[in-house]
Amino acid sequence: MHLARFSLAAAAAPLVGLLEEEGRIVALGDAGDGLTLSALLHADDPADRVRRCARGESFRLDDVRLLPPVERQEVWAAGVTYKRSQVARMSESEAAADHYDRVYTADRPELFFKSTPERVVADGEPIRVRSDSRWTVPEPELTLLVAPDGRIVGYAVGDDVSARDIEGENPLYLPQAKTYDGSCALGSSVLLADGPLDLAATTITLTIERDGATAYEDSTDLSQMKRSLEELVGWLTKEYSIPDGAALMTGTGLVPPDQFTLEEGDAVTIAIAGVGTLRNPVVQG
Ligand code: DO4
Ligand code: MG
Repeated sequence: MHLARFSLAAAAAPLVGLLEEEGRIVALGDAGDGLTLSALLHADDPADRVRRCARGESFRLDDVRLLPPVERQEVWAAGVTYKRSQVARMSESEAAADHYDRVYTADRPELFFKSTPERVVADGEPIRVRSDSRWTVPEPELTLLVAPDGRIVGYAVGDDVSARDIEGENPLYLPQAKTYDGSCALGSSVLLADGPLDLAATTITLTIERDGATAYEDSTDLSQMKRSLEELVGWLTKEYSIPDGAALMTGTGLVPPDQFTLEEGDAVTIAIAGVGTLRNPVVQG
């Protein structure tokens, strides 16, 4: 089952709906009494709650605006969870190469705050290159929707857009490299968790188009991740309560070559098999 948040008009309160194969979405609950994402994250059995609530009005996807899958949920991110990211970080950062090496194998993972929910960029909206960055890349990441008690309720597509030059200059600049306007995009479609994911079958593909041609394309899969999804959630919630739940990006396993940087006019597409697709144009800050 795939869910999405959506709105019917700019002023209308967002609804949550069940995506149907025929290009339609069925609201969960009745108008004015719709199920919120927070309520779903609090449910004992979210899938059962969705099945029982999928009785609202049905809309054509062309007639609604799909929204990012966060209402009150902060977005957090894990880093250096794939070998490819460890190698890239060590080469970009002369001063802190050893930090990235050590965090890849340490018990405690790298976790950082990425975005408040209202700043998340939706599918189709522009992601940004900071005006003071000369080297910015998208980071395609499986993103978990986590319940207040730490259960993984769903999966979405995320882009942890990152200024690699700022991050590489000094590890203390990480928040500026990671959190700025237009740096966090999430796809609308949420795959409701229903047992463990087939990691090897869950491929992640990143495509960057420039001037009508493919400038970069590569794929990986979740079996390449060093840590388990539950381990990452466990560390996030160890000493930090998430009363409304949270979204957690799980790190990138795809890094374009070092000479590649995003440019105004590029289009970034991230596809995660079975989960969804996220496509954003790039603007220069
Ligand atoms: O410290 C660097 C950030 C790593 C990251 O965002 C990733 O591996 O995805
Ligand atoms: Mg990342």
